[in-house]
Amino acid sequence: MKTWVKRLGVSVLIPGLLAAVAGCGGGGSQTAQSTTTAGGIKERVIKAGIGLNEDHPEGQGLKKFKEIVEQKSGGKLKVQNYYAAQLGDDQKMTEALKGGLQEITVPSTSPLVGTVKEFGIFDFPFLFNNEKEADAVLDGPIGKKILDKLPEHGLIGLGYWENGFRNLTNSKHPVAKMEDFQGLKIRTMQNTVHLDAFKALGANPTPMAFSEVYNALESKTVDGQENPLATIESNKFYEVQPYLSLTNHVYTPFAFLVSKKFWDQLSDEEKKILQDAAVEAGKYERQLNREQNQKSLDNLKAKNMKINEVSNEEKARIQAAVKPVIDQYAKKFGEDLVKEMNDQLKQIRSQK
Ligand code: TK8
Repeated sequence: MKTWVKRLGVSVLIPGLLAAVAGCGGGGSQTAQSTTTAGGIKERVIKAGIGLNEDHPEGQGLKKFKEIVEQKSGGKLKVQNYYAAQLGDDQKMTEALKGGLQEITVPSTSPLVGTVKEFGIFDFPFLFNNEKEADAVLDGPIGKKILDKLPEHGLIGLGYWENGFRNLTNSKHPVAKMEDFQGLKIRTMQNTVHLDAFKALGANPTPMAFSEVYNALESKTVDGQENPLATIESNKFYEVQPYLSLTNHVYTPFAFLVSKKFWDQLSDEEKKILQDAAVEAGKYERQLNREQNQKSLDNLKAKNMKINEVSNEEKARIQAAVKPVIDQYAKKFGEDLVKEMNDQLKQIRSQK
């Protein structure tokens, strides 16, 4: 009860949210009173929250999702979008979904490892060579197998969107070779694979929720952080981070999550509308995100970030240094699952 009150306490700052809570929270009165209409679609208010800004491809994807759902449901299913961690960070929103206090969120899979540890296989550094490989694994049997573990934790996974390949920024010096990681205080996501990988490189990593990152960088509590270029631009990290190294060291998926408590109240027709919209908006989001990469790189240059590449030779050294971390976690997450994924990747690579 205490946490519920606390959550609500934070949430009431947002205009219109109380109405949404009344309409939707834990079998609220509006849901109970609404009558089934032709086609089995009820009037519902769906709160969807993400950690990134509205201008980020993920924000645009969520807008697309709202449009599709409202159009296909004839306006009966109303989606209220909250951006920029207005409803909390990834982990907090995921907990709100489990409790039925929020209907949808689209977090990075990395901080979900406390719920379904197998998501951690996607956190292996240098796992995917390009987005095509990521799509094949995420949209294939491996990705599905992991989403299928969500319902026992009060969550439904409707698919993967893209956060993308991550790059390192910092306020100290260019990071072009392995030794440059030494002693750097780097904010990581709340994920032990990331934490241990940066430790293996000699860095000094600190896990932190995303919405705290800008202030931590500005106050120099940490020296650096790593995220895809679109986020470095959208969250204005360039204002407090002079150096950008194109490390592309890991790919992060987003998982499109729905509260199971909410999902279980839906008719098949309503479920189909949400499922189809999540996939369609996800395709749009991935496309936008990929187009944004080059634009953001140009924009970050224009913002005077000092940008450097990392040679293949150095990447190979970095890869070798983090290999023991990957091997250790492969055991933890399931060697069969990891082998299945690596086999699929080998097959994709041999087709070229
Ligand atoms: C946004 C996060 C974020 C992620 C991170 O909710 O925490 O660094 O990359 O963008 O999911």
